[in-house]
Amino acid sequence: MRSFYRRPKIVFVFVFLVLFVVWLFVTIIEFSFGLTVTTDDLIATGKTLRNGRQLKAFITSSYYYPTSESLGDNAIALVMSINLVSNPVLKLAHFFSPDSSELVIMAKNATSSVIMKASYVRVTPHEACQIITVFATAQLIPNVTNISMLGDNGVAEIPFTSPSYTKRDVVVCTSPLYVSEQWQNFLLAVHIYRKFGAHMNLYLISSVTSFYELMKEYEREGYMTVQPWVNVDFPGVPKTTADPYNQIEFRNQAASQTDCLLQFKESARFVTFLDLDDVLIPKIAPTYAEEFQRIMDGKKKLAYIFYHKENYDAVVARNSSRFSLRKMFGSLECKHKRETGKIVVDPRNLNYTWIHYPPDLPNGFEKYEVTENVITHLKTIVWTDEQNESGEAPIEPLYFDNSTAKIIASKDILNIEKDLRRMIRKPRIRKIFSKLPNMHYYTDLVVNCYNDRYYQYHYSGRIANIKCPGPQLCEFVQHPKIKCTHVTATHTPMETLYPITYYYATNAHFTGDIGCYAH
Ligand SMILES: *[C@@H]1O[C@H](CO)[C@@H](O)[C@H](O)[C@H]1NC(C)=O
Ligand SMILES: *[C@@H]1O[C@H](CO)[C@@H](O)[C@H](O)[C@H]1NC(C)=O
Ligand SMILES: *[C@@H]1O[C@H](CO)[C@@H](O)[C@H](O)[C@H]1NC(C)=O
Ligand SMILES: *[C@@H]1O[C@H](CO)[C@@H](O)[C@H](O)[C@H]1NC(C)=O
Ligand SMILES: *[C@@H]1O[C@H](CO)[C@@H](O)[C@H](O)[C@H]1NC(C)=O
Ligand SMILES: *[C@@H]1O[C@H](CO)[C@@H](O)[C@H](O)[C@H]1NC(C)=O
Ligand SMILES: CC(=O)N[C@H]1CO[C@H](CO)[C@@H](O)[C@@H]1O
Repeated sequence: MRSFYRRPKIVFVFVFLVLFVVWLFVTIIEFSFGLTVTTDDLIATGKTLRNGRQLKAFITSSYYYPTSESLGDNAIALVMSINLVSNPVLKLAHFFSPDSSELVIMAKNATSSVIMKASYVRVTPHEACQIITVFATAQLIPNVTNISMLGDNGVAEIPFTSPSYTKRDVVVCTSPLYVSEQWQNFLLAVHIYRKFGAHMNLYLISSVTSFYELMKEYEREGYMTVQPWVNVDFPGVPKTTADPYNQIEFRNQAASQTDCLLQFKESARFVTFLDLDDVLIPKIAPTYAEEFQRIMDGKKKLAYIFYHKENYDAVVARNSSRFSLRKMFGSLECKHKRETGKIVVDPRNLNYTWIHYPPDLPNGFEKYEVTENVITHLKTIVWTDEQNESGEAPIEPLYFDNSTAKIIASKDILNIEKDLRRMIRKPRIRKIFSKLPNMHYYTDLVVNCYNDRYYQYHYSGRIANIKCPGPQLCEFVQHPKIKCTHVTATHTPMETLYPITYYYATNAHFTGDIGCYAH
């Protein structure tokens, strides 16, 4: 010690170092638990520490089923995005007890009330993103009027809706579209689904405005439904606790698919989950329902059947007045490259699903890999001025297997083209048609961004370099001439509840005031 007294500089450095280490330690602890110094947090620090950190859950779906074959009557099904995965840089949180996985739900009807516990299950099978999708269900009481979530220090009432009870054979759930310009692609998909007996339920974040208007007309005509897909947000919560802009996988696609499954659980015989550029055309039967039924018949209880995707190139007219589906079919060229496919389910046999398939098989169920048909994946779509007229007969695009099999027969192509003409003749649609974009801009930004920042790591196996493909992965420099219609909603700050604070959006609708963005 004496030598220290004789060397004031060393003492100074030593004291400084000690202070620095203490500061560093406190910062790491704070950061890992997402503590920010508000009085609210200080009061509740004990509880926060017990649970590792504050949990924030955004409710994306909340369906109350007066009757349900698979969930039981008076059931509630919840889908939530929750910050369950701790920041990987700061592993400290793992030393604490695991997070409570129990929800406490209170339901009231006109005459009584009930409190139920329900545990939630993970839908997202990996930990690349900190905010993951979870599912929970519980049976409540008849004629529920109010549902609340209970915490240790309070109650939060949450909204709920009824699922669809309109009987349908097949529902195609189209994953969330954003900054979309691919109207040709949409027309191909929506007419094919109509022709072979499916209803399209399309999740929409943003698209160029004329394309949005086109979709709304197809909705009016009963071909499809446009479902606004709102962003997850936790107003007032620091990003170190829950960062919905960077830490949710692909604009919450797994939650949108599970929402669709739950929405049509009681009403559809089959539900399938496809991107807009995936086109499934029945091959072994004249309709989707018959094909799915034939594939499932005689097998064990199936949670899902899995169709592979085969990549195709397509050429389309950029000028909407020259566009035809017949020519688009004729241009399809197989690339002989397979990509991860998608599933078709009997919604009674599955309660939740991730992007490609569910994270696990429910007890007593099996899956089947379809060999009878594949999904036609429009990997590249070239917009051209010149498109060769094919002669009298339409060109039937080839099935991927190098046999003489075709994806679709000429008579079906002609029927589909006729239906497109019928729609274009409608005055409202004709007006929109002339405004559809004849150039693509955002499409290129999306493709380049995902290749640079995601797929090059994904496909080269450099998994360690993969960052969460969050909603803000790509920047979209706005184009002065291209206007988008974008979803918006009201997000309200919430009182902190322990162990979980619940958030939700209300008043979802579309607006032209935001611009072309992905969240
Ligand atoms: C409320 O729920 C109870 C069951 O807990 C049920 O007996 C009663 O009929 C329900 N009230 C109404 C108005 O449906
Ligand atoms: C029940 O919900 C309605 C809105 O649906 C609300 O106006 C009312 O205050 C709620 N009642 C209770 C007791 O929470
Ligand atoms: C699109 O085609 C129509 C008819 O062929 C033509 O009159 C129009 O000028 C074309 N528009 C553009 C932008 O090329
Ligand atoms: C779906 O949830 C209900 C209610 O918890 C359960 O009884 C049923 O087995 C689940 N279905 C599947 C396929 O896991
Ligand atoms: C049109 O046909 C010609 C000759 O058959 C061919 O060289 C050209 O590539 C075709 N153009 C398109 C856009 O398919
Ligand atoms: C079909 O032929 C292409 C080459 O023309 C080849 O790359 C591909 O593997 C073949 N596919 C099958 C299923 O035989
Ligand atoms: C009072 C009331 O709304 N009763 C309804 C409760 O729910 C059952 C079905 O679960 C209806 O049949 C009742 O009419």
